[in-house]
Amino acid sequence: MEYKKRAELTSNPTAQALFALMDKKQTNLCLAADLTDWQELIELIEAVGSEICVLKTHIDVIADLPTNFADKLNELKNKYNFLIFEDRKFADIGNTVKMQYSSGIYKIAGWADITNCHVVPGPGIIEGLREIGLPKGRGLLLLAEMSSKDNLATGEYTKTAVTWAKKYDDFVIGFIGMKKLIDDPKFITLTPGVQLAAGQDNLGQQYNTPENAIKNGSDIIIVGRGIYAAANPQAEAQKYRQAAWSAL
Ligand code: 5BU
Repeated sequence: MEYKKRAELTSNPTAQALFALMDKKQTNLCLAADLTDWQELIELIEAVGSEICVLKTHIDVIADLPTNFADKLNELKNKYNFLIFEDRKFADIGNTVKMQYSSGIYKIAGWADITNCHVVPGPGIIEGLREIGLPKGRGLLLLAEMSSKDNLATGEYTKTAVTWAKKYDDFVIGFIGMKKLIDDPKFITLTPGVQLAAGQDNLGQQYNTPENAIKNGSDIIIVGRGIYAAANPQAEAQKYRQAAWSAL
């Protein structure tokens, strides 16, 4: 189904914006910008920003984060037209994640269009995050599956995540998953563990190819080292973008 049509199926403004920008920009590539040096991170975004629909951050790994980091990320977001996804993987009770999402040093809800959470604490985690994020029009991804070897997000756990996504579909916009988990086009599936050659790293990360991820029903591929560790990240991002888009 076309992205424009999928945008009409969801009430969540972030999901609508994501479908609209994927349609306009013709890309289903998410960059995992896992650099610890702020200036290098900015240079990476400048090089790759025009190729991606989503910039995924781990804001807490940056060693020299300036106090105005959110303004700078927003400036780049507007310049290159992508959404920002803070891969925070919240995992606590509802009352605690509300504070972690809205407060502290990072104030994630203030700048991240999308964030994600584990479902291990039960639906209270979604309800807590939703209290903060929904009034701001933010979107949440549930970690229904993971890419790493021998992870426990399988079977009934994955199915329960899908059930809760349906229950909170004004705020839950989709999943981190290795494949399509539900036949409902309003939900978006983002897949990490993608490189041009299948394989693994030495800490349990498992890689599938862009073609296989999309053929398994994923919507967006998440690529980190495959792009930022390449000699020419921009050229490499173009390869991933082309591979993922043509597999649709
Ligand atoms: P890589 O360099 O392409 O392996 O980076 C993958 C990114 O996706 C990295 O930021 C991880 O934290 C993130 N990730 C993942 O690899 N696997 C998962 O199941 C989830 C997130 Br959830």
